[in-house]
Amino acid sequence: MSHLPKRYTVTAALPYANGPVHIGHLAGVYLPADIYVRYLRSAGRDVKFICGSDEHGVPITIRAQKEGVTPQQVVDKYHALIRDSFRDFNVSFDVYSRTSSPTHAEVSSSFFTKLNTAGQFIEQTTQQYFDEQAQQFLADRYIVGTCPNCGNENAYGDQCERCGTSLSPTELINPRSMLSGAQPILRDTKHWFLPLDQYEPWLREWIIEGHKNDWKTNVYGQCKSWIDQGLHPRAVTRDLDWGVPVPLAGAEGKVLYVWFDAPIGYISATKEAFPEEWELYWKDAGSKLVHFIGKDNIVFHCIIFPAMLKAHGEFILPDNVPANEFLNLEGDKISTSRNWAVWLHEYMADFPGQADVLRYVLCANAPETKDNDFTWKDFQARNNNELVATLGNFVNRAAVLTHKFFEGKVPAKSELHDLDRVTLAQASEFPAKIGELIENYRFRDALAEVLNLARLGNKYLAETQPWHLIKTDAARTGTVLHVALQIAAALAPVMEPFLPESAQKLATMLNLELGNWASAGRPNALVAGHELREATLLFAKIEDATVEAQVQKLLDTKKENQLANTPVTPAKADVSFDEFSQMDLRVGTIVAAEKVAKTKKLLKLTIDLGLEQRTIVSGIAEHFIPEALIGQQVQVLLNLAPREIKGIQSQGMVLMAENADGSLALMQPSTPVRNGSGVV
Ligand code: B3M
Ligand code: ZN
Repeated sequence: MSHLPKRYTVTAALPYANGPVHIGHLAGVYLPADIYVRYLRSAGRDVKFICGSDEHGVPITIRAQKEGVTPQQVVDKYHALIRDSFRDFNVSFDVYSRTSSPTHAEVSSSFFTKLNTAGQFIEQTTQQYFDEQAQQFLADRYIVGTCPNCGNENAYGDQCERCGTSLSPTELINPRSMLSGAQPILRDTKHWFLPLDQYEPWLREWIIEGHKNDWKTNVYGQCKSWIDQGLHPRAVTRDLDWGVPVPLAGAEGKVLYVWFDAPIGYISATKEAFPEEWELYWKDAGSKLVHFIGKDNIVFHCIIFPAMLKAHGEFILPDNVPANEFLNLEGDKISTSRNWAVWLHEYMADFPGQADVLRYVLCANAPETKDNDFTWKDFQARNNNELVATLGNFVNRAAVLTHKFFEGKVPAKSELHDLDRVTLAQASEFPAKIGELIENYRFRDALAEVLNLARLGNKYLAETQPWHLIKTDAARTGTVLHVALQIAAALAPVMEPFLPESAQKLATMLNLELGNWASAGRPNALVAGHELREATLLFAKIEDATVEAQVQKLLDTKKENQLANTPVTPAKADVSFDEFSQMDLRVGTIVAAEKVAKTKKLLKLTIDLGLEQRTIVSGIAEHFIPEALIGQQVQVLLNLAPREIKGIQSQGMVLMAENADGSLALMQPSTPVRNGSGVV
């Protein structure tokens, strides 16, 4: 076993403490990391699982501005919420720290100082937008202006969200500060840069040559394309009043760039929790460092942070960075700002005690190699067909039949048949297979094998039919249940990384310690006469109404978003009373309405105005059934200059009110009035 690492340092991306965590976070990062770590622990390896909240940077200050509170209040609130969500989903960190901790300030500033003293930075003065009213330099996200590409008037300094173009603030037309609304001016500012270009040859060798075969193709591909495009010096400091201050005289008002300090947060969290041994996990060549992240963090973990570690010189480099792709929700990109997400704390409130179900579904459908979609239908189907009908059903039948026929005691086995021997031999192969898949970061496949072990058990019961057998052969029935119970016992430890609560329930039901990986699959975990505890259900069926309620919640969100996004019509310039009184506004009754042939939108209306009838063509066919309009009173602008529309002379305009969702309503007097009455 000498090829095994001496110990493992496993990190999961530090979530920004600017919002709660959702299923995308869990599926992409924290769940695979937790499965990996739980497996390693079960296999007796030495491992530390490190995480914490990322509490610096513009994402935090923007949120604070939006919520009208201080950055400290933002991080305090979300740090607690995120920490509790991870606890509720049994993500088993050895430490969950935060980058606002004093240890982190010390570790990250001395990291910076060491690189600076060793001449690893270049200092450069550049021009940057400054808000004179707020007396502050502006981060890219704090500048809005017109996109030079598509004309969107609210493009950000780093990106236009309408056309997707990535921008730099100086490309914006008519830039304005989001702090004061003022037009910012360009001012000189000095920053420290990590000359990434100098690391290019080394990165080429380390990643492109060295990790061709062991890094996931999505990760390797992104790295290669970054390196091939050429690397440039990256600023590691920012003009901002929130973060770790740059530890140099003359650098007042400057902080470490959040992507400089955050990954160092892994190191400070380890040091904080394990002040005696932390260095072994970060500096000893026998330690294997693995970063679990989402795909948007690849360049920071595979290129920039390793270059920082290399520049520092004392630290090990990541052995692997198993980044996942993204999880979508019901066919749409998960989005915090659009509230398009399943929030972990809300799931927990709606499905108490069912953390494992979500863990199961998210792992079975994890976006390991491509983006995937979470749907509530699939959630329900996987729970009902896989957890309830396959896994739970097998375990339950083995336990219940033992209670029914053998007073809850593991029956003795008599002579084994071939089927028993083959089944036990097959069962004993699962732990190694599952372990190997987990070590290769193939968590979906590993979980599928756990289910296959339960399927093996179900198949065995279907072939032996102990519920019939008991009528003719009690001894043989005993052997069958003996074998089935060994399979159930083998399931508990291999389920544990994925479904920790259910694995514990199963172990309790079998009256066993939840064994380690080495004990899994051993054929005689349960000896004859061993007493089982009460049989309980591991999983419960999820009804249609339950998932329909969740889908409705999402539909409501969609509606709210549509309403919120419909711009309120801006106020128009003043008109004089004279101008207003030039409009001939009257009430009339629609006496005929028909669709204009070969058009989708047009209705031809005949309106009785008392002294005369007028024909008006109106673009409302998608909103009203013609017959339903007949007899309705409406307001009409009579003296709109007549125009010909589709060969029909239209003599005026019917007034409508437009709802935020685009639907139309007639403008009617509150009580019927004589046709032709003036609107005054
Ligand atoms: N907070 C980005 C993110 O949450 C960032 C990760 C830091 S890991 C050192 O996606
Ligand atoms: Zn644009």
